[in-house]
Amino acid sequence: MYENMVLARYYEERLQEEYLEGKQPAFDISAGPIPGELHLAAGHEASGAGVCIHLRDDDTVTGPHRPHHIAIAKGVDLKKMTAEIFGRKTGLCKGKGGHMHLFDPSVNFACSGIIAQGCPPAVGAALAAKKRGLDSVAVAFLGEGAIDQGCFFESLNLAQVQQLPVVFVIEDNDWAISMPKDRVTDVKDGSIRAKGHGMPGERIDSNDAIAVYEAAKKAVDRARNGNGPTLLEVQVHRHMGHFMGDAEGYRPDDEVERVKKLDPIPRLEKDLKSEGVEQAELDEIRTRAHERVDEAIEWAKQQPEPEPHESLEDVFHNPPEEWEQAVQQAATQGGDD
Ligand SMILES: Cc1ncc(C[n+]2csc(CCOP(=O)(O)OP(=O)(O)O)c2C)c(N)n1
Ligand SMILES: [Mg+2]
Repeated sequence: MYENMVLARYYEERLQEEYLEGKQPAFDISAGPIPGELHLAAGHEASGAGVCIHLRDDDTVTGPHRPHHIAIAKGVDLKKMTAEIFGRKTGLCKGKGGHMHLFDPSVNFACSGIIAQGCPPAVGAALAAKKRGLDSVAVAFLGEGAIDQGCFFESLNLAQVQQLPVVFVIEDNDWAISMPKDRVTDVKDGSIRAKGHGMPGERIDSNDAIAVYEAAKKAVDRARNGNGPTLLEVQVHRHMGHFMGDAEGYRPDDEVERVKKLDPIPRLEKDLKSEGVEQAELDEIRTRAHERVDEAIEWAKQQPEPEPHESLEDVFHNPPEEWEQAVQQAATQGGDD
């Protein structure tokens, strides 16, 4: 868990540097080596690490638009993920998805920019596992700003009524873009919504990886043993703006300082040391994680960009004939249009 958390944190620090290249003087979101939006999850790491440590490759995870810490903890290939974020041909989705649309079938991970979108597919994966007699489980992560989406309630209902092996994890960071939680809901503890569906629910009220680990273990075991779904809510914190370039004028001045004092990484370090783990061992883990990140970023930057005509490929699962002809024509003609 510690390795995944320090890796995710450093990964995003490095992505920030790369992202800002070429974006100034006027912030141009399409410029630089990482074009498009970038939502960073510094302060959320305990949730991804504490849940995904209980999962196997054949378990499914669907993530939100702030996905890196979860993807890393699920074991998504770091190099291919980085190439995807840099829009390169060898990326997970051939450079067409970008950082919000990472899809790695080798470890059953997907994420989406549409909030709460991951809930129905996770329920689908859980239903498929049950019908096939497999003991794999599915986990859907979503933000607290997404829990009034209809598909979330529909997913909770179907999961419960069919007793499916699925866990829903709400990452409550108190904000949905610039909207504070208390302006959109009077329910402080999102996990109580489980009760309305007859499902167990639990809120982990501190940004504490070990507390997440313990609650997630119960939930994943329950799902794997055929005892149905669970709804968890984890208090996390958003150290950064909603996306890179967010001026955060809406945020109280002292909030970031306050939440950084609740950083889950030093907290876990302290816990590990009190259990006898030496500082040297933590340093070694951190160094190894940093090396992996630097290597993945250097590799991704060397990768080729897709050709313009490749934007027409992989659009249909079973392409109509005329489409295939158009794709071939574009490939032979080349050009930028
Ligand atoms: C269905 C849908 N509606 C609106 C948006 C625009 N949108 C993008 S992120 C976001 C807020 C998300 O807040 P939350 O779910 O709490 O996640 P966080 O960004 O805090 O991690 C919204 C409304 C969207 N992507 N999808
Ligand atoms: Mg939020």
